Order: sequence, then structure tokens, then C-alpha cells
Amino acid sequence: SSNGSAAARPLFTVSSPNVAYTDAEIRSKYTYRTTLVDRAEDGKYVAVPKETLYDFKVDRKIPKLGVMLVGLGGNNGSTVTAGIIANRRGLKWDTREGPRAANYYGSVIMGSTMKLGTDAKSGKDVNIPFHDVLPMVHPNDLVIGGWDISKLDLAAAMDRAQVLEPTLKALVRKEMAAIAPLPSIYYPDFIAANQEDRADNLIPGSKASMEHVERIRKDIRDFKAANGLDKVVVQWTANTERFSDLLEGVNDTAENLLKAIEAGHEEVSPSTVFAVACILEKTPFINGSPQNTFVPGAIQLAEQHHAFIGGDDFKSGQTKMKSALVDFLINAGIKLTSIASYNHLGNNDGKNLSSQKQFRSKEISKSNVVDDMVEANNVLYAPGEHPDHTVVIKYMPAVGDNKRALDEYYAEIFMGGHQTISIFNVCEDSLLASPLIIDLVILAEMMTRIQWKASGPAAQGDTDYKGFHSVLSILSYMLKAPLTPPGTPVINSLAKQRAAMTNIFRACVGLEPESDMTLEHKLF
Ligand code: NAI
Ligand code: DG6
Repeated sequence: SSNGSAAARPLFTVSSPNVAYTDAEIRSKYTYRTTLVDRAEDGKYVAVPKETLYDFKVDRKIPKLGVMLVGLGGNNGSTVTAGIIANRRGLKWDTREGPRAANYYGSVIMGSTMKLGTDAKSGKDVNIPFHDVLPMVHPNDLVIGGWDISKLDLAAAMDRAQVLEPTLKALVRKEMAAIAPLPSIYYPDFIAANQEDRADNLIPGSKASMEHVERIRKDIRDFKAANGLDKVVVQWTANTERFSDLLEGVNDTAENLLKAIEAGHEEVSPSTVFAVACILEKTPFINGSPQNTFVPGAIQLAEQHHAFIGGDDFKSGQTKMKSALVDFLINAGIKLTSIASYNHLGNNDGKNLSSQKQFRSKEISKSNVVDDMVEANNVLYAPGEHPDHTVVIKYMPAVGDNKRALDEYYAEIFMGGHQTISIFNVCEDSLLASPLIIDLVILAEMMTRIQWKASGPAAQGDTDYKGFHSVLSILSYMLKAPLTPPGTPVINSLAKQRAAMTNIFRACVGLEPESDMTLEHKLF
């Protein structure tokens, strides 16, 4: 097991008067440097550098962590579970292309590195695995469970998913067969009617109720106790639901939402009931689907309970490319004028999305992903101007989980010329989503162990450490429609999202943000 090893033997320590290590904690003093801008009456700007001092405190004890997936028996749920089992056991299997071995490719935490600094002797970059920057849980140590409205055990579920190689399935079959999803709540109006035939594992009741909330809370507590866990993170990877109507007096405040659940209001979705149960249980809850699970009342409830939430909608293939490519085009000064995004897929997700209301949820989350990049470039775009953007999804059973995504980016270049970029992206959807599920769990758990307080004049006498805001916008890199604390901006640019993650974690160990200035190689 990797449990505890990072705390005992970190790959690096920081030697600085601003950083202190104890067995239990890492404490750092960090100067956050920003720029405040004033606009004068003549339209000119005055930029003023600003420094804010923070103290960060990181709990070094790596907990025994459970992850409970809503939709455990789906393509993502069964694939990520088999993948973790295969990694834990270091499995190798045969394919028609030769032997393959378990890996965590596609996980930022497990598969990518960050620059720690410059080698004191050679001057070369020293890079470390992302996983080592803070004492994080290792995915091999996750205990997995969860709920599904379909009662198939995970061995049968992975057969139904048609994602993994038969040789790999044979190696994990026994362990997978021992995992059966807990019964779940099913309010038929929220997902496509074509899902009804798999709903055979249900908690009685077809509308929201406090009994449902309490049942889910008990499931979490029982799972924790049965597996001797310190903590649990819950993630929604169940079917995409339709949007809930936002109604005054129903889901606009925490109090009204709780009353609406008690009254069995028809606009409270299963995913919101799960979110409320997790918030009340102080268990981080992440929404991997596009629907508006986090109605204003749910966000307020999370804030009141200092519980962590994150969402929405895993950003796996087409959108991840989009949030990198559009960033590149617009920051290169190229005027993107339209994006046409088409895709077809044949898994159960595609089947559910063939229904209009569920497709609409996905269309919304896939469409708003370039707004901030466009708005930021006031040289290319006038206020309110934005590229045309269309999103099409078609259900094509034959291709199964092997999603095909075709994108055309059309841009205006120098002197009225045009650039057309056409992308054909083929991928096994669940093999892209599974590492994101892992990253989201590990990051969300890590955030439960980081505390901060203002230091210096900004502290204004407040000496208590506190957690980050309930809405974990640090998870944005993995999510298509990032949820941010109310009133704060949404960042879609993939590069900025990654920089936020790495630099916040670096700050926790007293390191400066990753800088690509490399003056040491330019000023000699
Ligand atoms: P899937 O349809 O194979 O799995 C969903 C599972 O949820 C099914 O087993 C279903 O029985 C279960 N379910 C439905 N309602 C439930 C409820 N109320 N409680 C418990 N279980 C329930 O879909 P897949 O491919 O695993 O995707 C899961 C979700 O993740 C979908 O909403 C999809 O849109 C979203 N997503 C997937 C991405 C990917 O790359 N695979 C990327 C972005 C989002
Ligand atoms: C087809 O759009 C089905 C969806 O569930 C996507 O596969 C999923 O949202 C991933 O989308 P993207 O845009 O991140 O590849």
C-alpha cells in the first residue's frame, strides 16, 4: 500500500524560513502578488502591484479514503473500478497489439509532472510527479463502492459496458463480481425514458424526500464503517439529468430546498438529493454530469455546512481539446469566428442523450466553454461579440464507447484570409473519463486537508485557520462547466486551470508560482 508513504518520505522538502515541517503538518508563509487596476477618467489605466500575506497549513496524514460513485454500474463506474484494481495488482494482459500493463495515463495527478526548480549544479529543470507536490492519497489505495439503479454486479456491468479487453476482464472478474451497487433513487422524469428497463435496483419512492436524504447519508456512514475509512468522496457519474427549473421558494435558498425535499417537490432531482445528503454528511460531492444539480439552495447549504462541492460535467475529449485550442488561437491573435462540434457515440450515455431534455443539459455545458477567452480579447472581439458555436450529438449504437468527435474551427487571419482547422477525435469515452474521476477524488480530498489564514495587516486580528470556499473551483481543469463560488469568474482556459492547480499547491509548500521566464538562461 502507498498509504502514509508520502508523509513519511516526501520526495522533496523546502528549505526556507517561510516553511516549517512537523510530523503532522507543513506550514508555509506565502506572499500572493497581484495587480490592482484603476481606470482614470481619461480611459487610461493605473496598475498597482499588491501583496497579500497568507499562512497555509497542510495536514500530512494521508487518510484511508473511500470513493462512492453514483452510477457505479455504468461505463465510467465499471471502467474506473477495474482500472484501479488492475493498477493495484500491477496487472499485465495480452491484446492483439501485444502485452499491455496497467497505468494511470490521462490522470494529471498520476501521469504528469511539474517543474520543482532548477538543478543547483547543472542548471537543468528538475521535474517531479504532480502526485508528489503534496502528500496525496494514491489511487491504488482507494476503496470503491456506490449506488446504481441497475443491480448488475461490476463484473456483469463491465461486460455490458464493452470497454475493456476480455483478457483484462478475466483477470479482475472475481474482484469485480464481489462489488454490487447499492440501490439508488430514481425519479423517472429526470433521465431519458429509454433508461427505464435498467431501473431494477431502487430505493422506494419516486420523488424527493427526507427519507431518501437520510438513506443516502446512512449508506455513506455504513460504507465508511464497513471499510474502516477516514473519509469518503462521492461523485455523480450517473446518467445526465434534465435541468431542474429554478423556482423561487423551491430551490433558491438552502432553507427552501430542504423544505422542497420534505414536501416531495417534483423539481428536486436525484442528483440534488445526493448533493444535499453529502453536504449534510460533510462529504465532498462532485457532479460529473452537466445538469444543474447545484441549484442556488444547494450551494448555499454547502456554504452553511462548510462542505465541499465541485462540478459540472467531466471534461474528457472534445471539450478538453477545445479549451486548449481556442486558448491558443485567440491568444495567438487569430480571430476565431465559428466552431462546429459534432459527435456520435453508441454507449448508454449516448442513448440517454438521444432524448431532447437530457441532450439540452449537455448542449449547454458544451457550449459555454470559450466565453472567457473570447471576452478577454477586446482587441479581436467587440463587447458582446462571440464566435458562432454549434454542438450536435448523435446516438450511433454500433460504435459503442468509441466516441467520434468532429470539430471544425474557422478563423479569420491576416488581411481577410481564413484558416480552417478540422479535427477528428476518436476515443474510448470511459477510458478518458476514468482518470478524471480519480483526479477529482484525489484533489477534492487534498483540499479537505489544506487550511489558510490571512497574515500581516490583512488578517485584521483574525487568527483562525479556515478551509477554502465550499465550491472547489480548483477542480475546473477536469470539468466542462466549472462551478465557481457565487459571483466569481469562470475560467475555461485549460492552461490557466492547470496553472491554478499547480500554483496553489506550490504555495502550500511556500514555493513561487511556476514561472517560464527562465531569466537564469537569458541574462548571462
Ligand atoms: P452510463 O449510462 O454507462 O452510466 C450511468 C449509470 O448511472 C448507469 O449504470 C445507470 O443505471 C446509472 N444511473 C442512472 N440514474 C441513476 C441514479 N439516480 N442513481 C444511481 N445510478 C443511476 O454512462 P457513462 O458513460 O458511465 O457516463 C456517466 C455520466 O458521465 C453521464 O452523465 C455522462 O454524460 C457523463 N460524462 C461522461 C464522460 C465520458 O467521457 N465518459 C465525459 C463527461 C461526462
Ligand atoms: C457525447 O457528447 C457524450 C458526452 O457525454 C461526452 O462524451 C462527454 O460529455 C465528453 O465530452 P467532451 O466534450 O469532454 O469530449
